[in-house]
Amino acid sequence: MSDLTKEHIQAFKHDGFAIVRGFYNDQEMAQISRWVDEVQAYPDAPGKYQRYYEDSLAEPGRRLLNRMENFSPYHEGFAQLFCKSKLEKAISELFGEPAVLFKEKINFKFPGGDGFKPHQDHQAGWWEYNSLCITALICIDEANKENGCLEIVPGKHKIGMFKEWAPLGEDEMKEMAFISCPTQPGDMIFFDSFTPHGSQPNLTDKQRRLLFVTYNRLSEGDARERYYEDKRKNYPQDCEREEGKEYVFRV
Ligand SMILES: O=C(O)CCC(=O)C(=O)O
Repeated sequence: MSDLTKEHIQAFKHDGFAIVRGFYNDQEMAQISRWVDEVQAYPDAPGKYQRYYEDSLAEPGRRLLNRMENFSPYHEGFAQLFCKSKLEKAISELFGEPAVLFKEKINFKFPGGDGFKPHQDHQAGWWEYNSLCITALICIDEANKENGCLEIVPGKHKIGMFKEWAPLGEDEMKEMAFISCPTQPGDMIFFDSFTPHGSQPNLTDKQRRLLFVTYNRLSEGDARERYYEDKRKNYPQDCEREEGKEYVFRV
């Protein structure tokens, strides 16, 4: 048994997501938040973890760190938090079978950081690696409507995948009602990789960091290394890019 209640599991099955308030207590959160500060301060490094930047919406010409991925092999604390942990146990309970870590990322959303167009995570080529993922969003900094918290559509996770490699179109969203999910540090949102979601830009003066930890069923194999190898080739982090070549974020 995990820390989830019957109501959480029921909500996850019914809506495609479940919000668990205070999954991590203040002490645990203080440590996780310190670890986020640590990896945030890592230098750009080709061939290791992956750091992506964006143009600031607030200050033209300024580049902002917007995402960091694949850092748990370079941070013992995160490696222990993600594997053989109460988090992995909760995800396994939602799958109804053992889970394996697929990927992790921190979305930093600094002031002036952009939002995310509505999409299903599986649209980002994940079908090459498994048929379903569950992601745990761990709230690091308070997230609200003003700084771009998660917005999600309940009950649409069973209708399959929309277009590959494209965010949702206006027509596809006609019947969808997005709800805002403000979160406090320590709160968790578990969501299915077919659940439509997105978020608005951060136009406040404080950063809004959310950690996303994604798992698939162990019975579908451990595809993490292959996924990150492919990503390094197809959408390399900024410090591995060829000069003059254009790289476009799709989903
Ligand atoms: O960080 C956010 O605001 C949403 C992130 C998201 O939807 C994603 O990375 O797929």
